[in-house]
Formats: sequence, C-alpha cells, structure tokens
Amino acid sequence: PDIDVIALEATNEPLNLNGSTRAAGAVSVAAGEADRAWSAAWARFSDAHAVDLTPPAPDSVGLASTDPQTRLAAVRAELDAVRTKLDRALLVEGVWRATWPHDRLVFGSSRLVRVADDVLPGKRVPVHANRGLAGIDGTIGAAIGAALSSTDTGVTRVLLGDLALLHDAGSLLMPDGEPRPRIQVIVGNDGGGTIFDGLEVAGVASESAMTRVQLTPHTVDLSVLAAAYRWEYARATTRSELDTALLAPVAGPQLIEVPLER
Ligand SMILES: Cc1ncc(C[n+]2csc(CCOP(=O)(O)OP(=O)(O)O)c2C)c(N)n1
Repeated sequence: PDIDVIALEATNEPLNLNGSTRAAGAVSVAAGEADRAWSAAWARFSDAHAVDLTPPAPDSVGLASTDPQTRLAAVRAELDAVRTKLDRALLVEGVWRATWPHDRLVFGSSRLVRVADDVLPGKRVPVHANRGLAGIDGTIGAAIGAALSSTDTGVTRVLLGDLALLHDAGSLLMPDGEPRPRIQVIVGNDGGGTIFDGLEVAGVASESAMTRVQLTPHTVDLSVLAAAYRWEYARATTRSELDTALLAPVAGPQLIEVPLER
C-alpha cells in the first residue's frame, strides 16, 4: 500500500496493478538542487580525471616534406596510429567519440562500463544502463526498447561484453512485421567473463575452477550468430576499423565485434 504505482498509458489497456494505480502519459523525474550539485561535482571529477585518448592528428607538414627521412617518419607515425590494436580504453573512447546528442548509448554491466567511467570526459549524450538486480540480463532487449521509443533520428549503440551478449542473444530476434531499429551492438569479446579476475575469488580459487566457474569461456562464432538473426556483422581490431564500422550507414541492426585480450 505504500508503493506509488504509476502506469504509463502506452496502450489503451487500463493497467491497475494494486487497485490504486495512477495513469500517466509520461513521467519525468525533476532533479532537485542536491541532485544537480551532485551530478555537477561528478562531472567535474570525471573531466579532471579523463585520460586523453584522442588519436594524434596527422603530421601534415611531415607528410608533405621533401626530405625522405622526415616524410617516412611521418608516414610511419600515421600507420602506427591507424594500426594501433584496440584495448578497452580505446574501444570506449571510439564509441564515445562516435556518439552525439541525437544518438543514444547503452552500457552493459561489466568491465567496459567501468573503463568508460575511469577514462572518459563528460559529454552531453544520453546514456543508459541497467543497474541493480538486472545485472547482465536483457541488455540488448533494453537497448532495442530505448531505440524504438526514441523520437531522435540518431543511432542507438550498445557496448557490452560477450557473455552479456550471449546471455541475451534471444533479443536479437526481430519478428517479421516489427520495426528494425537503427542499432549497433558493439561487443568487446574477451572470451568470457573476465571481470571476475579482479575479485577476491581469483586469489583463492584454482586456475581450473576460476576458468570453469567464473570465466565460463566460450568459442561462439559471433559472425554466425549475427547471420542467424540476419544482423549485419563487422569485426574491428584497430582504431581505424572501429571508426569505419561505427560510422558506416546504419539502416538496421548491426553487430560489431571487437576482440580483446583477457
Ligand atoms: C543476470 C545476471 N547473471 C549473472 C551476473 C553476474 N555477472 C556479472 S558480470 C558477468 C560476466 C560478464 O561477462 P562479459 O559480459 O563478457 O563482460 P566482461 O566481464 O568480460 O567485461 C556475470 C555473469 C549478472 N550480473 N547478471
């Protein structure tokens, strides 16, 4: 009786869960002064601790130099920047850079959201994450909901780990006749749940028990999974491949796999 239940009138079906459900067309949470102060302090902290991961600008002077040595060094630097292997920090930076206020970003629970929290500066883009008991449950389904309910024209990007993807693989199914949202599911594939390597249990469990119970390794071919559900698929191992995949035209659902070291 002490729970205030509000039903959003998305359909014409009246929903009265507790005998005193209130109906509403929309709900918004008004930020109080304390909330604003808290989030401003958080944004300041985040900006002060952000890591500069922006790719170096091409050395146009060096590239145009008539001295072969100088030009070669500039070309090498350019190639090194383009070929840099993606790690978690470069992955979250690439997705953050590609995402604009008319887009949406959904983080799965696990390592990537923590790396993003550690390294990224603030940016005015809508970001969603399931917290609490949801854990890794339903991340893709939640993101598809965010994509379909948005009135903005942009792309919905989901950044999650491989187990979170496999756990919710059923959400890749888009029944005939349903809209196919503009969505990119970007999966950092490190072959299992590597977040547990940082827990106390890693210090006491045997390696084989850690692997079997915590890592829960898999060798699922994600390109085949994408094909099975008729999603477009791309694989990115370097920064330039990631940028190409993220900025490709998004007509329907896409899966982008980024292999990561454990
Ligand atoms: C429904 C649910 N079951 C189990 C867990 C426990 N859990 C937390 S993280 C995780 C593994 C995540 O693995 P992955 O998505 O590959 O991310 P990574 O740890 O590699 O970053 C699991 C099973 C959870 N959060 N939610």
